[in-house]
Amino acid sequence: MGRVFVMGLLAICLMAGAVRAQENIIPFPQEMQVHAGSFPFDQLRISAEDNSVEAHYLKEQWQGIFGKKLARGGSRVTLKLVVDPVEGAGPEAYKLDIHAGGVTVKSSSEAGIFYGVQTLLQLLEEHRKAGSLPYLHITDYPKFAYRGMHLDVCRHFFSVEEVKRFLDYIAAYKINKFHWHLTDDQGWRIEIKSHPKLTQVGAFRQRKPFDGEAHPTDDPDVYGGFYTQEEIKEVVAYAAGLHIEVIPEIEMPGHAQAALAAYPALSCTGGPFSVGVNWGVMKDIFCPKEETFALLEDVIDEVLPLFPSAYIHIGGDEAPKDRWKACAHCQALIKKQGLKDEHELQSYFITRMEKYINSKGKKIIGWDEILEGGLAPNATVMSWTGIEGGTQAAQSGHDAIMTPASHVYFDYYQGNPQTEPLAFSADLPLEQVYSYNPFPTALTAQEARHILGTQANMWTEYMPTFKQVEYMLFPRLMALSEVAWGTSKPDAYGAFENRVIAQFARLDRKNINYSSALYEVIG
Ligand code: TNX
Repeated sequence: MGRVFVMGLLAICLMAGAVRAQENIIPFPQEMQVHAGSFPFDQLRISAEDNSVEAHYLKEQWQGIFGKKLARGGSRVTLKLVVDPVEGAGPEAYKLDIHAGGVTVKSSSEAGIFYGVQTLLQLLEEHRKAGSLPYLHITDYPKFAYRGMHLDVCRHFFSVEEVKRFLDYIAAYKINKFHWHLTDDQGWRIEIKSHPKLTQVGAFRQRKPFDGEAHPTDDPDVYGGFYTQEEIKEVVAYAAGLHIEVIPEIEMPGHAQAALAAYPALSCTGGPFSVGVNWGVMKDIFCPKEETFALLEDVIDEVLPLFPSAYIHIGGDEAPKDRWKACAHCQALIKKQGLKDEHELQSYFITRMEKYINSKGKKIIGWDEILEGGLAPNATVMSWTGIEGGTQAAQSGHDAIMTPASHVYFDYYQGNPQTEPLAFSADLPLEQVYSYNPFPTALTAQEARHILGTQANMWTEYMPTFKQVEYMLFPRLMALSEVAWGTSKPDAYGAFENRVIAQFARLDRKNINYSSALYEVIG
């Protein structure tokens, strides 16, 4: 009797293991039960009455997978808005059922329906050859409300079409925030009508051999580009259709050389400057003068209405204080404001901008250096140099987003630098991303509520083409996705890697470039 029980238990365990390995879903759902039986694809139909954005998306993706239309009529695929299908799990939760009657996705929000559809699409691709979907029940919801992906379009510029493709990719893995890094030393990429030189001058730089042929301007010696406000709106609307919120970043006071090339009077020295062609940290930054604040407020006035997000990111990182130290105006301002030093002057700068932005009903996010010299009262900290910034922010009652370079910097090598394409000189293999736990262990449960989530950053110094961006994104996006969704199991990395490999067929079908460096040992 006992032996039968043990054998039974063993069989159940083996089955459970087999089931998890069988369904190569990323991010893996919170709960899933697979039952006997399956539903044939050719009997799937979508109701002709369902004109929702999500139904449209499903039909379009279906066509991409099978090369033919998803049949209409009947309703063997039902996408249904219901009240609280997963009690207490929040609006992004969904239930996916595959049963004798067909497929049902239920959620209290369109976003949840969309995530259910994403899971369904992965199952469809996975079982394509079999031609039928296993009966199963999924109850799913994210752990983190903020699941972000960043893209730097300054070091290299990417077209509207490429940015949209980037959004498609991240949406497929249930990422819901897009941090769009729009200004930096090497390019100002957003049209500002009241200050046209920001793009006329700031969006273009001397072309270097490494910049390649992508996005040629009329002049072979010039590299650059920018988005008109109409194009920005188009991207924001496209993202909304994928349930992605776009958070723009306008950098200050550092990483401002492109803006200073356009308006040198906003520097401490008066310039002249040219738009940056080298990577790194530049000494010339915005000078805290009245005319600088006036221009930045004009910029904010034009930027905020383009983005429905509650947030704007205002940078704050890597702002050397050399020029402020040598500037009579800055020293006088430090005295006048009763500040201790240039770090406190930076805090004055950020706090002043925060006040302006708050008065327009929006909130700021800043890189962790905004903690130096005192944190602006309502700021959210994006912790990149490590986890200390985010920890400190949460402990002092501020929200934080965790983006530590050690775990989520996708510009770092993912495999052997000897054989990988040129990248930033640090390592970040897939397993390291997968091992990340966004909750700093030093926090109490109360403080941990301030950790909104996590985000990976894509700095593009060494990515002159969009194909290279894809390569650096995949497959690490999959690890980020599962970490942010909250179902990663670092101890079961091998099983995750198998699911990743299974997804390569999907990337191949979409002609997406990716790294298979996970097969190698980093040297
Ligand atoms: C630091 S992360 C930067 C970026 C660089 C990146 C390269 C951050 C806030 N600033 O300007 O592109 O390192 O990894």
